[in-house]
Amino acid sequence: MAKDGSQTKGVSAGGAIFGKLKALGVDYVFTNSGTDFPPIIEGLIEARDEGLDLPEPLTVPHEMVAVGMAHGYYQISGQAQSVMLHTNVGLSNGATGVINAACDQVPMFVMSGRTPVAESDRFGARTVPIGWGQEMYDQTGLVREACKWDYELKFADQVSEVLDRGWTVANSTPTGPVYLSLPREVLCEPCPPAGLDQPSKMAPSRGAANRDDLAQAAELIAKAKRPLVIAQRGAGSQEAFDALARFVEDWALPVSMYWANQIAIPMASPCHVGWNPDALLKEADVVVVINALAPWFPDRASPPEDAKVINIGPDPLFTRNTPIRNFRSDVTLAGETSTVLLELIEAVNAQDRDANSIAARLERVAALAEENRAQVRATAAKGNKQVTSKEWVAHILGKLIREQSANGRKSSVFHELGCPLPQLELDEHLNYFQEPHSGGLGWGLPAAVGGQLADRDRLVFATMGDGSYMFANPAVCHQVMEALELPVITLVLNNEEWGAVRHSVEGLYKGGRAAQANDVPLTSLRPSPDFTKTAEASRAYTETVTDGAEVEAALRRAIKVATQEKRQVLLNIAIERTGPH
Ligand SMILES: Cc1ncc(C[n+]2csc(CCOP(=O)(O)OP(=O)(O)O)c2C)c(N)n1
Ligand SMILES: [Mg+2]
Repeated sequence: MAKDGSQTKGVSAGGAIFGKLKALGVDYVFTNSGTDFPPIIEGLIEARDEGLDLPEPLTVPHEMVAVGMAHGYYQISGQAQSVMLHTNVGLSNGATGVINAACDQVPMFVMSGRTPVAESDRFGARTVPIGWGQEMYDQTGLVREACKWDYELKFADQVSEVLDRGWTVANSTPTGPVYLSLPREVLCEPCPPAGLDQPSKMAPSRGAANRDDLAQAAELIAKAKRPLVIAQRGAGSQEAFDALARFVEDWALPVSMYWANQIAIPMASPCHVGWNPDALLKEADVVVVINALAPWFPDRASPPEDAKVINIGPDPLFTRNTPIRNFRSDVTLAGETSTVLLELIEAVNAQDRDANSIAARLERVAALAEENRAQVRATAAKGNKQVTSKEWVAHILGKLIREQSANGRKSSVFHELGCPLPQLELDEHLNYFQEPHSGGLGWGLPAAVGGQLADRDRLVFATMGDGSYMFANPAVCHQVMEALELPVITLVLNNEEWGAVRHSVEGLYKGGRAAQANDVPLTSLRPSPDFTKTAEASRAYTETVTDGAEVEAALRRAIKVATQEKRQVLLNIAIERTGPH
């Protein structure tokens, strides 16, 4: 059906896919094209000429950036998008991004062309040598483990059915990426219009917790003497975020956001006891784990043998793509995190409570929370010097974000070895996204760009290490930001090394050779490029900051440029190397 409601005569499969994606609710197709794309590009123009309602196809000059943008877009909007890549070579460039999306349970419809099967005598058949060079026995194998579903389009008249299936699987609990390969000959064939303007015939399934298990969990929480909540991937929705914040205060439940990649309650809460759960974990009688892949560090601390552990989440035991994960679970509540949390909160609130002991516990928890905050700020303050620290930059950034919020402007920080969460002290749902635990570096900047595309009024900060910035294909990110007028503020926290790699050597070999060496092999990024030049090539506003005392003023200027001129910004901030080196 055309935008004006008239019937269309039908377009080729290459164009029909776009119409169907729009009907499924996809607004953007993050695309990196190639010689497999003639029927896609020709079909797209044909579909436009036919007046079909289409998503916006965006040219993204590196696949890792395309996939990262779809990831960040979903995190801000909650809407799955599509990525279209070039055969096996484009797909392999995007594969790390797909692994990241799978780890974060981010739904997206990933597609790539497939080199023509026919060598001759058929429209769309191989023409140039890469038609042979890009052939594989199992192209899908490049991403199969990271995808919930995969398929190859076999007939043009399958477009509607196949896309319905993939979209529904991607959006069913637990959500995640799906993959479809698109052979060139099939894309060239005409596609009948039936179903192309319709949403999926199948509503995605949303898991819901079992009633008996909910009741058991509610009783355990209400009766707990030394409860602990560990939340790693947020609360799932604004409603659940607000409800969880009230709930943990009502019941005096301490919350640790250990290695979190989203926040689940405001960090200003009297129940937010900090990043490290170890002390409370060792004495806990009930532990509530909210969507956490690795809720604690087993070699450092574990709950007592007789403690009860409740795991909550879309796939609470991470059965889909984690072969080994044996954190105990006495009660397992599967379903969308927000739904399960709201149900559980209601069930706990219906239980009897011992008001006196809860009040006494709240006092203890609030004191711990204050103690933690004081430590966090003391650590930050040490960086107010030349050369500054990540913690100091985070402290200042958090302060400015809270200031912006008080003036009605929302912010999000996309973090990849950038500003540490404890010092950011963020209070709002969607304030913070950390790289997925799959750790495929190069995620942060693209995800920030996608997040900004999803909400142009939001202040979006990409904070990352110099190594992470280089992994992000920065020239591509800046090009896309300029093309789409996305005023992301990029903060490169530059210690001229892969600090995390050096720290991991020194962590495993305490006092070892690397810890004593002046120059640790395979970790230095010297000479450091002048990253401002990379961003300036795409006409960003840039500054280099070398003193902690300058961070606040530089950030204020950055925010002014981003909000008033709507222009992208990059601050290259010199960060001290920490630990022995
Ligand atoms: C795609 C990919 N390659 C390599 C790594 C291994 N790795 C983990 S952390 C890291 C260094 C990060 O350096 P930087 O962003 O500068 O942060 P720093 O620790 O120096 O602050 C590397 C290379 C990875 N996680 N992902
Ligand atoms: Mg670094």
